[in-house]
Amino acid sequence: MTNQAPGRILILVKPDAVERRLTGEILRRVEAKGYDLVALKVVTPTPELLAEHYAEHIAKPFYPSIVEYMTSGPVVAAVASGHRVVEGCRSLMGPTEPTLAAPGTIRGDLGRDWGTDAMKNLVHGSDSDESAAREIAIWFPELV
Ligand code: IDP
Ligand code: MG
Repeated sequence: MTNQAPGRILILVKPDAVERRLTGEILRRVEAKGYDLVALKVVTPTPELLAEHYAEHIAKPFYPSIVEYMTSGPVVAAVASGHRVVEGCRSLMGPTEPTLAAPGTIRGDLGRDWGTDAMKNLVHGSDSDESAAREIAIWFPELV
């Protein structure tokens, strides 16, 4: 039997979560599920970095509010590793809207609608292996 190489995911603990002192709680859940943290840093993103990261959203009406949200303070960027880590972490995080995310998920347990233009939902996780490779190169160029 051959072992496949483990996958990787980019995780961002977003500024609302850092401000609420939830970094440890969020990364604890990733570790408790069994994934390895293989890189970690604190960074306040620039609009230029976000334009790369959120390239798929640039034309959307809520894009300026995302930039305002994501540049409002430091984020904790992490790379986690493990078999099917993208699926596993997206499942841990729950769907985009925190109001509707199921209890048991990070967004469902810890998030809510604060009436802001940008949807504050605590955490980002790459949505595919291809997105993960692209996003890890943006946030951790030293790893590539
Ligand atoms: P995801 O983070 O669950 O992958 P995406 O659709 O990739 O969700 O959206 C990226 C981020 O943009 C979301 O996490 C959220 O913070 C914000 N966002 C998404 N849709 C909306 C919206 O309709 N209004 C305001 N902000 C949004
Ligand atoms: Mg996304």
